[in-house]
Amino acid sequence: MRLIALALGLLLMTAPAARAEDGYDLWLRYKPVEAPARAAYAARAAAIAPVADTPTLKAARAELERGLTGLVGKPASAAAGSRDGVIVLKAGAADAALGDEGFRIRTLTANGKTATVITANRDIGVLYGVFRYLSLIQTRQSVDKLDLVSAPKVKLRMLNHWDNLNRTIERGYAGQSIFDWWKLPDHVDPRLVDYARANASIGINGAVLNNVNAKADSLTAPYIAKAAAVADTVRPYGIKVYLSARFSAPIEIGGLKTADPLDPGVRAFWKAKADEIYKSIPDFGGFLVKANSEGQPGPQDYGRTHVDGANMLADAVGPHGGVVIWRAFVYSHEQPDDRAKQGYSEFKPFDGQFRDNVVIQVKNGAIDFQPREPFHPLFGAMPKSNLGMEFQITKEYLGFATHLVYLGPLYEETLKSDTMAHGKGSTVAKVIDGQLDGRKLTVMAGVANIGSDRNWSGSQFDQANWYVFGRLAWDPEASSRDIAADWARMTFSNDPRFVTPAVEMMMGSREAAVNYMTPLGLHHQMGRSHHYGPGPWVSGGPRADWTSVYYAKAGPDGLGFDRTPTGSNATAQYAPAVGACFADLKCVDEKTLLWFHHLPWDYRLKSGDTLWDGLVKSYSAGVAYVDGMNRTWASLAPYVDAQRHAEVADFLKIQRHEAQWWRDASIAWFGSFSKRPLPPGEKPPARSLEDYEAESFPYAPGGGE
Ligand code: GCV
Repeated sequence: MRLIALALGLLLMTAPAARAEDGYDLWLRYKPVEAPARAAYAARAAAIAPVADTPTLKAARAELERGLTGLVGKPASAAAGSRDGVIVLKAGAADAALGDEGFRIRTLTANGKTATVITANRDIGVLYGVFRYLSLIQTRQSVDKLDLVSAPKVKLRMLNHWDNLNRTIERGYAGQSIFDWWKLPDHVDPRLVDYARANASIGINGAVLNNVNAKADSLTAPYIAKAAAVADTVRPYGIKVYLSARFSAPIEIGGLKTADPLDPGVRAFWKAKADEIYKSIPDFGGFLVKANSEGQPGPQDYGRTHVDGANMLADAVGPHGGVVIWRAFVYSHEQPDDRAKQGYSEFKPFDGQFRDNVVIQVKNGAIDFQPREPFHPLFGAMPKSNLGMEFQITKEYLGFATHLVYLGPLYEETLKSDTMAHGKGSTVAKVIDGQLDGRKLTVMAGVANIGSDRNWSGSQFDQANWYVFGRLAWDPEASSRDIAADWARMTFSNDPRFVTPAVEMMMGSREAAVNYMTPLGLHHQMGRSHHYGPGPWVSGGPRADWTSVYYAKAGPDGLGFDRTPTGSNATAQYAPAVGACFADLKCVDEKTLLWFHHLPWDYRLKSGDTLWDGLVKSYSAGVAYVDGMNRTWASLAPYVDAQRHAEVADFLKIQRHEAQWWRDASIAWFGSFSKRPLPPGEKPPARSLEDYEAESFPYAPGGGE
């Protein structure tokens, strides 16, 4: 007996203090607050008042209880005013400052008793308020005298899942899709509730469930029933579902001979389809459409325009309150013009012709989610249309899941860019939130990085990209640094010895990736089609604008794409002052130099270095930063649980190795044109150019169906 007791005792003594963490909880970790702060928080949150019996208020109460239980101890249930420290959740506030989704949190004292009151006009605002309240405790801010109001600045804050019906995810690096179409609708993975909670916690209110490279099947009755089951699950969390619509669906599933948007049969098909969907999903958000781009069908197949196509679908969903989100990511290999110009050329002339319930969704830059792109010229150029932002959260071009790259600075850089559309201060953020042109139907979409990996995003730090996307969609003028700090505190630790270096590391990580992949404005230099690793030599194949050489234009004479008036004149698509600056070597930011200019290898950079020397040094600076991240992370071990620490450390090693590979392969390639020696102190590439070129990666993740 004594032996057993001893063995048990030993076992207990050696058991880890806490369950190993795998990242599943995201930033919604409700770990106990340390004493003595815990007692002070507990006093303010001693009880929760009963709530009205609606699904969203019940979810709000459940979240509050769950959060408080973890953070400060289980709250009691008590009526407001009956004791000190009651939290009251109430919708129906008739508070003009809050709009449909905002909330107010106040500390009120009456008869010596203090209550925290979270109010909103609608239930969903209360849920958002609960998440904010919990985050205050999670980040160790005072909740003693609260008087705060928050309302989203953008109406539709959406995730776009590029998830296929067979659960593969185009450009997904976090495992299979969380939408298990095969088992739906009879089995709904409970994980979808956690997905909805996470989204609601950052204010995301819409999800497009299927890939923009869509199959018509998702619009058939069985798949509508499956989507309805998802919709029912996420609805209490304020999330509407949307579907990507394949433009040729009338032919594929409707038995028609055409998908011509002006054909009465086609119009009738879409109206009937919309009616059918709304019967099962009464709050269906609407359709997202990729048309006449990269081989997808569209109205131009019938000699019609994007306006004809978008408006036809808008007429089908409009009576139900639905929207059509029509992507401006349109370019064609039959079009000889600079690919960067094609979206603008295609859409700008249609300004003012789209229905009120159509949104034109524009990628942040004119090419394709590169590590750095100047803002898309359409922002500010279509004042009479609803213009939405499309960011990529998944890191197709930024090292997949294994490179630590915090995208907050990328998003912020675009949002803060000044379009000058109505003079100084006409930022992209103001276009997106509708301020600039008085638009009401506003959208910010992010291509999701979510999969069924336990850590959701393929890596711990990629969770931060989901988080910052949601926070910036709520407030496009927020600071990505502040958001990184909140995330780091909630996800890992509030210890300043952790937070300060972790945030610093995150904030520089995107610039580092730019440097080791595509410095000084280079773009699209990745491996062919999977976009993994360096591939500056990629040439030939079906279309020029899918090659690297098309973008870098390296030659004995120099490097870069001339988009000034002497070249493709893409700079003319911007407001005159902006375009003139981009075209002027004295004005353009060197971070986008080679995006706009083709320059000789001996061109002098502001640093005094030649272009060649500066290029090499930039690659090396990127690698050095990753070295630094490895060191920083190693030093943060005392503040992070072992499992998550080890995973991040492993990935940083992969990143270090791949950053070096990027540097070496790129220098080997561009050096074959520059024919100049490396600057003093720079090491030559480890292998020969032929070696780098010979590598192939047929099993790189992120492929489509
Ligand atoms: C969904 C890029 C990606 C494609 C993606 C496309 C798009 O070209 O590589 O995978 O397709 O963008 O945004 O439609």
